[in-house]
Amino acid sequence: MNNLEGKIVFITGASSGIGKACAFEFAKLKSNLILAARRKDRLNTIAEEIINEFGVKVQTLELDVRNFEEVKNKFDQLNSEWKQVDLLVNNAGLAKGLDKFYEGKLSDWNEMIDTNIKGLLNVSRVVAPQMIERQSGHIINIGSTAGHEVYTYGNVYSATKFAVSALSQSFRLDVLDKGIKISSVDPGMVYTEFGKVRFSGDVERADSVYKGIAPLSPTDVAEAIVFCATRPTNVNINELILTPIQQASSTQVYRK
Ligand code: NDP
Ligand code: 8X3
Repeated sequence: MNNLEGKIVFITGASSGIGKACAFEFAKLKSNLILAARRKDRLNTIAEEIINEFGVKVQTLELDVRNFEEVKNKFDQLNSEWKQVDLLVNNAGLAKGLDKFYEGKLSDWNEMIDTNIKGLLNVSRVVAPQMIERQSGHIINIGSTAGHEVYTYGNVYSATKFAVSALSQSFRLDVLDKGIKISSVDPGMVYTEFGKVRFSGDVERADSVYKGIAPLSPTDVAEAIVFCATRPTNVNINELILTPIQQASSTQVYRK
């Protein structure tokens, strides 16, 4: 699927950061978009901008990926043309808090596990069957360097991203005979609203994480996702890890 013109690309977490950047990058390739997130007002603004600039078709879905029934009902309500999703970008996700496990908040754990693991499963379970039927499609899961290596206080967030890595590998086995691609794109530090969400709106604390480094931009990551999505039919990128040049691993960062 190296030509994405007219293809349907479903992006979760499209109201901000990496997901929003993906919406613009795929619109540049003339894909039609399903943009999902909880903040519908933001999705509508993004959709309007994209339609005006690129002339592609855009559907917005107000969706909490944690709620399977909601995901299923909203998807079922799409007309049949929109249900033929060619590419699913499972991007919706978050970190909440940064604590030792014995001091962690249960509500933070539940939110991360329910969004990053169960949310990804919920959306995939609903979208994948039509790909299986058509023997065509691509699912790109957004993992993290935190899914390859833990860091201090990262416990549950890291566990969810290790789970995303396990799911990407498992999905690949499950669809091996179905002509469907499964990729994982795993970034290091990206400047988005991620830190603001993790620290419950404390922007100063969020920004301190990036002090002295030039982080990845959401567009840097979106371009890597587009790379995976535009390989020749016989090529699957299993896993793509990208970091800022000043980040060697989850724990090794060079700050100027
Ligand atoms: P942002 O906070 O900027 O974006 C997160 C997106 O996820 C938003 O659009 C948000 O939309 C959506 N989202 C969160 N919870 C839900 C939910 N329950 N249902 C539907 N949508 C939801 O962060 P990023 O762009 O950085 O994060 C995108 C992905 O990238 C995440 O999976 C994150 O773990 C991963 N990642 C981020 C890195 C970084 O350093 N920033 C590095 C590595 C991976 P809304 O609130 O409107 O629902
Ligand atoms: C986000 C990157 O290092 O903040 O997945 O966990 S990190």
